[in-house]
Amino acid sequence: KILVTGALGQIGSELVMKLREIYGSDHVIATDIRKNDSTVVTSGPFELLDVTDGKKMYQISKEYEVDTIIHLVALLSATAEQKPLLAWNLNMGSLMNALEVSRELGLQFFTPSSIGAFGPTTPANDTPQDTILRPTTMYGVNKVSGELLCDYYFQKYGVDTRGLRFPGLISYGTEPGGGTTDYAVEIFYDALRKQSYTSYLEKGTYMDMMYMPDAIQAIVDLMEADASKLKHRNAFNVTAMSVAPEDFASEIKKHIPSFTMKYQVDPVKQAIAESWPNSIDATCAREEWGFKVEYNMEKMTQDMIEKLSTQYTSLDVS
Ligand code: VAH
Repeated sequence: KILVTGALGQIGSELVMKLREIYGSDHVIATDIRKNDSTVVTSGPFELLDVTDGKKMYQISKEYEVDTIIHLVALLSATAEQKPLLAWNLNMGSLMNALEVSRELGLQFFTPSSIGAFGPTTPANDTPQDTILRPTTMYGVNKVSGELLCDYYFQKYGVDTRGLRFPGLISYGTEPGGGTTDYAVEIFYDALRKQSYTSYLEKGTYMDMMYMPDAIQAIVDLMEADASKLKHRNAFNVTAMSVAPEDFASEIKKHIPSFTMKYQVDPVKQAIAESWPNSIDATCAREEWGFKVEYNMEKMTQDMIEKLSTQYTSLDVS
């Protein structure tokens, strides 16, 4: 059985449904600090859990006899830059709680890292798996610390910890949540609502991105991988595409010819984006556990517009 924290978030809301499809609804216990009426809550076990309460996390894990924790709670990069102290306390406090519960109960463990773990001194193109990690954001400091902590719990206590350095994730299930890469989600919502988008990142700002179905599959594949084949654990570089804002605009225009793109740079988010790589190398993930992607820019745009336009009937989408 799998306990998921942050189950109502961008990754959680899709991961829980996929895990319930694979392993059965009763085998996936969704938790979050609040409740809503989404299928995450109604289609299987749901518990209210504030992840800063390690005791409660332990009790729920024990009561449901879970064997795996997937810890998804985090304040993302832009929010963390506005509230660095809160970000440290929440991101690292909750991670430590989840690792301690995993150690005490002998659980398998997953938490995402991010391209945010890289910094301005990291090689920016085809960023290697093993390289310099000196991020200049609180979020990045949290992600590097998290990677080190997860490797420590593996080496010192034998906890089967595994992680993925996610690029920007694009999905239609939840509204964007305070990430620097979230322009890539907002643009689709605005394209359908207003046929235009004002990008807070300038043209030519390249970052790695991935469609959510590929991210979810990568978590499942990594967690099911043969441990003896893993030379790395926390955390694997994974990516689907290296793109800039104008690439989304031109792809969206193929579906919504009237779409227009404007640019109004947010200096804080621009600085964060520029401190991250343009493109990363996912060779280790492919070689050690068979990482692969199904969605490129064209296929992702097609699916995003199709799925979102069912929510916005007022649009003539070709
Ligand atoms: C963010 N979407 O922008 C997250 C992610 C790679 C970026 O960590 O903060």
